[in-house]
Amino acid sequence: RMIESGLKLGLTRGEFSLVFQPLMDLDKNRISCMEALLRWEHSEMGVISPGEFIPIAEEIGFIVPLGEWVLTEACRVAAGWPEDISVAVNLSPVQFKSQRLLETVQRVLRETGLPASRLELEITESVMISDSEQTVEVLHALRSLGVRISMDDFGTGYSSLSYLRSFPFDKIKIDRSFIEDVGAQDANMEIIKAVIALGRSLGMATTAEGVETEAQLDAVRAHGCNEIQGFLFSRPLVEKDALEMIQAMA
Ligand code: G
Ligand code: G
Ligand code: MN
Ligand code: NA
Repeated sequence: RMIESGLKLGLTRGEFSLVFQPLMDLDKNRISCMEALLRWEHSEMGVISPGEFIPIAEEIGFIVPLGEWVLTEACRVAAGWPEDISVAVNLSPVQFKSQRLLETVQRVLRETGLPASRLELEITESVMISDSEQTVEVLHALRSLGVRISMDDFGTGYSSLSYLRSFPFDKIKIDRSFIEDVGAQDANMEIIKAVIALGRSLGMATTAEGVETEAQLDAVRAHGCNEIQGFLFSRPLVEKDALEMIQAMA
């Protein structure tokens, strides 16, 4: 497959880049974190979406070096931001299986000078499924470094609630499919309310993903959601624009 052979070459040729999407703290009314999102512009095929190339990179194990590049680049960029702004990095289940994740995170933090407290690692429910005992051990070890752990796309996997029991996440990111139809579907609002309440009682912050309208913002805010992320506030931004936005909001 063309994508497969293109991945390695793409990394050496500098075809990958990161964009950053703000997470807004609703109490403080300012940016708390920026989520790093990977982009690939192939020399011939043009822009290829992560939804297409990440599954292939996972399949062939290339997500390990690619994920290390993402982590390094995200931490390097974030080290230049004000101290109260964190960076969030998405991790694939395959990176958890690779054994060297913990060492890699330690090394990258040391090399970039980013304090561990300013790094959030986002994992999905599929990470918890893969090999939960070993995964939970690695998560605890990462947490002891001072890194924070978020459960991404919450509510889309199979038995979300049991994962909240196996590991004390710092943050729950409510999947945008629940936010999308707020207003149109009452059940979604009830689920969002319940997840926010659950997060609060377990000591986990909640982020509403995919907030695109004022009505959605008002709804999640009214129920005590801590953060929002979505096109209403900002699309993912290139490094320079992300810094400008941070400075404009400070
Ligand atoms: O940014 P976008 O909506 O195109 O992302 C599509 C999917 O790819 C999302 O599920 C997102 O979490 C994932 N993704 C984006 N960047 C990364 C990355 O650096 N690593 C991993 N593992 N997934 C990513
Ligand atoms: O799976 P994860 O939550 O990491 O995916 C993040 C992806 O969600 C990013 O690729 C980003 O482009 C996308 N995204 C962020 N905000 C919005 C939004 O408001 N609406 C939609 N449709 N997608 C969004
Ligand atoms: Mn994410
Ligand atoms: Na998500």
